[in-house]
Amino acid sequence: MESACYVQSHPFRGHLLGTDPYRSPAAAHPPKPAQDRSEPPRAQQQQQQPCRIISDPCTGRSYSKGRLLGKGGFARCYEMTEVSTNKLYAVKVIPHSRVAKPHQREKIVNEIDLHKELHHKHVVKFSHHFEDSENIYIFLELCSRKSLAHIWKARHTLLEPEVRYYMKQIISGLKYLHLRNILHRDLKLGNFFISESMELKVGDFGLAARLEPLEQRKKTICGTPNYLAPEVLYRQGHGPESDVWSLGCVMYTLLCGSPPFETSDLKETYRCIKQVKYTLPACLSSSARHLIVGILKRSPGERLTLDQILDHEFFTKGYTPDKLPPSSCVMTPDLHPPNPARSLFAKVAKSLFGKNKSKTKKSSEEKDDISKLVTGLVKTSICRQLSYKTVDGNEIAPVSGHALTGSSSPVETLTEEASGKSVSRSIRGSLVGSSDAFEDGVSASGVMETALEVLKDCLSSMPTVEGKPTSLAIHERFVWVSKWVDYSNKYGFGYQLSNRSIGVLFNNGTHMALPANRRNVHYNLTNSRHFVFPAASVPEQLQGQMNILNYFASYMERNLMKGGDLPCPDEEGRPPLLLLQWVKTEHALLMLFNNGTLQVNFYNDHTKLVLSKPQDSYLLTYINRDRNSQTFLLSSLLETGCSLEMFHRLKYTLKLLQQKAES
Ligand code: 1D1
Repeated sequence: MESACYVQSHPFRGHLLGTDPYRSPAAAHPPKPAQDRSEPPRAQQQQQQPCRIISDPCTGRSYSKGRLLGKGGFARCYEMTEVSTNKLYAVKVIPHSRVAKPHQREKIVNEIDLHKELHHKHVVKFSHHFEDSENIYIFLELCSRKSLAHIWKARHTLLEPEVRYYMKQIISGLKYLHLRNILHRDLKLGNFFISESMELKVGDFGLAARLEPLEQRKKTICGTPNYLAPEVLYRQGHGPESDVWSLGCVMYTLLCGSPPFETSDLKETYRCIKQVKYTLPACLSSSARHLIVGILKRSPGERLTLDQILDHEFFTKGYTPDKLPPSSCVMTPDLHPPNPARSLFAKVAKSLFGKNKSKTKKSSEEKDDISKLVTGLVKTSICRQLSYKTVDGNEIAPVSGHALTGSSSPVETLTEEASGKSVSRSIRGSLVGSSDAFEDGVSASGVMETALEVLKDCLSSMPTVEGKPTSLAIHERFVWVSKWVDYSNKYGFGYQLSNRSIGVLFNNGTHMALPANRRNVHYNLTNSRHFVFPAASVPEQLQGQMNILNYFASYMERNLMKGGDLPCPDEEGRPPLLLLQWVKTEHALLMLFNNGTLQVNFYNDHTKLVLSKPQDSYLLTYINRDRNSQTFLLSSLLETGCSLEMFHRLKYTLKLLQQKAES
């Protein structure tokens, strides 16, 4: 709930925001060509086709209105692109009609006046503002990873190092504000925006105010009730200490999962705040508890200051990462203070596959370090050209710049006994050779394009028949998805193959798989690099994802019907199939694999189509509603024809692929 808070008002003098009083509707809406009589009247037309280009009447700059980001206060917020520069902004669009009353306009003036003076790394950048005949536009820094509220929604609780990471940035921004005698007065998760590079920016100055002497402070209640300080509820005014109180509530919420004074009844919440009545869960570390207690003091004067918070052992003794991975927006990151083992892993990864492979010679000490760690890897192979589609639709391009060349050379198996020297050689071997472990040059779009062509050819000339065409015996290497779980709102997409191997395509684009024998874990980083670890000793950094993989595996085992698993030839030594991309429509789930296989599951009758090319020829498998499967040589089907039910599903698949290719 947001309660009103009106700041000292300046009388409204006609035009409000710009320095130029000229507000020309013509400038805002460039003249249109003469209308044909058959066209609807302009007002009606505008309603049907909302204006997507907005022009600043003063500068003449044009902006193209993009997606709606959300609503806040009086505003609807849109992504906008400056047409001439392609620069992106998050823009608050406030209709004049919504701020018709003087005190409403004053709120906007106040927000703009305060915000435009602020320049700090951890404060949302105010770019510029203007108005046209319909709206006021406030152009702000776009923060593509939304806000801490979104992260909290996906994660519920964060790790202490993450909380330190975010809090340090909030405190840095807040110290800047307080030094300038500006109170934010509405610190909450939704007002901490997160940039593309995971930097936090304090934003929304809609309730901000300049600090007044105690006796002159406004006594109105501002901010979000759960984070209101007792003195604000007692109408003693809002001081810098009240912002500190809210910060304590933010810290509590991120560590414990819910706000400290949350109840189902607002009056009860206010009572708890006034009495400072909250519980500290047992899972909190003692330093976190101690700090929360130091912040959530009833008397503002007793509360820790921002500097004292930073000096608290919660910050000084605990590890704070320099950066958080974007995946931490949706899943628990593997965070560890720098330690020798971790830097070894990083060094190895960098030395094997690093983008900026150093040309300088490594010291012998460093070389030894690297080889020590590599003995822990069972096998290292490199997958050249994979790309993943993450659930939010980002295609992650394969890393260029270290594409491998040369003829294929077998990837050596590195064992615990391998000596430093031989390990280094074997790594070099795998670096210069192409890995036989993975299909080379396979990308989701490549698989999709090929499947599209094959199906197009097939459907253009294949007859349909009444009876069943002759099928082939199932090919021995034929593998398909027998179970799947879409848990992409939290972690990713898990699947079990008919050969009992398990895979997860995580939301962050990485992939982890466990073959049927469960001996080794195959891990593909976003940048297409393939690692293999013994399942019993995956590196600490991957333990979180390993737990999720195990969780998926046991969930599918326990909760899903047997999907017709097949006894499969020994897959020893071959990496499991890798899901490159999945697409869900209203009717079907489409999956693309790195061996070129395409599988489509139709939800309503559980029928499935699988197009595969295990050797030289394409096979088409149809699993009907009774779960009987038939596999056909595609070339034979072209002559004998296929059943109508198969034909319809093939057509649907083709349409889906065409749509994807077009988009
Ligand atoms: O102040 C905001 N900023 C900086 C912001 C930045 N990026 C507000 C208002 C423009 N918001 C949201 C929009 C809806 C409610 C608050 C922002 N959103 C975003 C953003 C980028 C991509 C998604 N959201």
